[in-house]
Amino acid sequence: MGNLTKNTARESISRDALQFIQSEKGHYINGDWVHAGSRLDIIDPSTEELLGRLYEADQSIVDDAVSAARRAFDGDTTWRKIGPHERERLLHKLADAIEADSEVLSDLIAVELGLPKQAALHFEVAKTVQTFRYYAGFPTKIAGQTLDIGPEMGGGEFFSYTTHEPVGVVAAIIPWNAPLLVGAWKIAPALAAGCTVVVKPAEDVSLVLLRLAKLAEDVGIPKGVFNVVTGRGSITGQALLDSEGVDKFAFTGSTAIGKHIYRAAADRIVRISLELGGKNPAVVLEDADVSAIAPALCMAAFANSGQICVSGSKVIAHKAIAGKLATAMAEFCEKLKVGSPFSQETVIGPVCSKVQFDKVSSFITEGKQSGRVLSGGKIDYPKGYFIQPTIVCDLPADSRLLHEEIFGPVITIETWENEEDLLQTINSSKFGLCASLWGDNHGRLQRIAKRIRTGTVFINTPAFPPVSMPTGGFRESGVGRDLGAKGLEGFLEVKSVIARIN
Ligand code: TAP
Repeated sequence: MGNLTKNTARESISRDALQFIQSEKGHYINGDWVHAGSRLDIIDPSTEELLGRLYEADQSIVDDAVSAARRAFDGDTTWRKIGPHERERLLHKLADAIEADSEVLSDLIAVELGLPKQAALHFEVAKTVQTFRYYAGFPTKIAGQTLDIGPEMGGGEFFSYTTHEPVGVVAAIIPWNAPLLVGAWKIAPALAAGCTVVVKPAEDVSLVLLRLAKLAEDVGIPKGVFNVVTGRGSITGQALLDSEGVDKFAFTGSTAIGKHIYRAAADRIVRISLELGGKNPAVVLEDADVSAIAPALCMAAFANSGQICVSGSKVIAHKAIAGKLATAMAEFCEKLKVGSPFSQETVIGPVCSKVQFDKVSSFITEGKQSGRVLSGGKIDYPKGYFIQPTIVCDLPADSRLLHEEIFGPVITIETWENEEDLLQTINSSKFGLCASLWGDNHGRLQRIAKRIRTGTVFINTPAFPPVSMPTGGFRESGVGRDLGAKGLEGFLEVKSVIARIN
């Protein structure tokens, strides 16, 4: 165990995806491809080789993109005025185009992020199509209320109603870990609501959102409605925060940058949604079927090399079954193949970047020193940012592995005995993104779920947010909600109209 599957990246990537990478597309602004700004290298995390190059948008390029989005929102032929039926039609066309382009999109995700191609194809791209189709259904159903306010106005007749109007220009700042899907969580509801959008992908994984811009162009999304600017967060992202014409920041990323964006929003009272980090407990009750759930618990934390915000990487097992569970998980973990995202055998690809590799490696080194590694722990592959899936137990209570988001293929196992102490541990974490519960007594599982203070509780199923259910965090895990009808509300302003009619 520990050897890599064959690295077949360059041979397996489709010609269309390679051509797209080599075409060095530039920024997508007002329906044009803009080749401007300094250059950034794109590194393949499997080989550490140069894959291609990006352009970095500075303040003036970002301001151009925001102005284009502003004109497409405010002007005469605007996205808002185009009407809900046409917005629905175009969003469905875009969903169809994404589905038809699945192979290329998943190649781009696999080569740039390192997510195994099959997971990119059947999960990230498939879920993106679902997300666009889900929100394509909303434009014609956005509705207000009419209310009888005569009695409270001291008599007279009134016609009073609410309307829901798009917020305006949205700056969507996207992380690298699920670039297309998390992008879709913001872009699809924003466009459905009638907003226009400027997207900033993460510097490490930008290609797939540039490809989405090409698809938007192909299906006839009007100029300026959807724009993409690439570059580093400190340059291009910061320029978006400083740009005057933005009405909402829709952000997914780390809690540290989320706080920075919250402060920037406060200066001009820009609307905000923040989907931030997590440290998500996977709680196993004493009546759980340990051997049946061990694979699900592992994959809930190891999928996408653990680079998932809802990853259930903090397993807390009842003392009575903890030993048996740890053995079953370690056995499963040993079988997981690490290697090229383009090999059919690979379950665990590389982590996304050198920065991420160094960060996760430091957690593993610390885990080896202060705890007991039950499985995995290998980080010294000859090349590529590969990390063997790792399970660590017997860590001291104050270990940072137990409290900080690792965002790599590392599971920690702790034990519990007393339900009140367990709830105290979960609810006192600075994070509150999600929790999962595993057991057989449904009444008890529901009672525990009711007392857990996280944005989502998953019961007997690995954490993954379905498109029709709102997702987001309590405490430092965020503000606002993506997905579901709630995810659309975040892109709408409510207006009240009160008219005396006699
Ligand atoms: P961050 O480092 O916070 O980066 C997120 C985005 O912000 C990137 O596009 C980044 O650009 C940009 N950015 C960085 N500095 C900025 C600045 N000063 N101004 C404006 N934008 C700036 O997060 P990440 O490492 O990409 O993503 C991992 C984090 O995302 C984890 O904490 C994970 O939990 C969280 N996440 C949360 C969720 C939900 S639903 N809660 C979902 C997915 C991920 P560059 O990368 O180009 O620097």
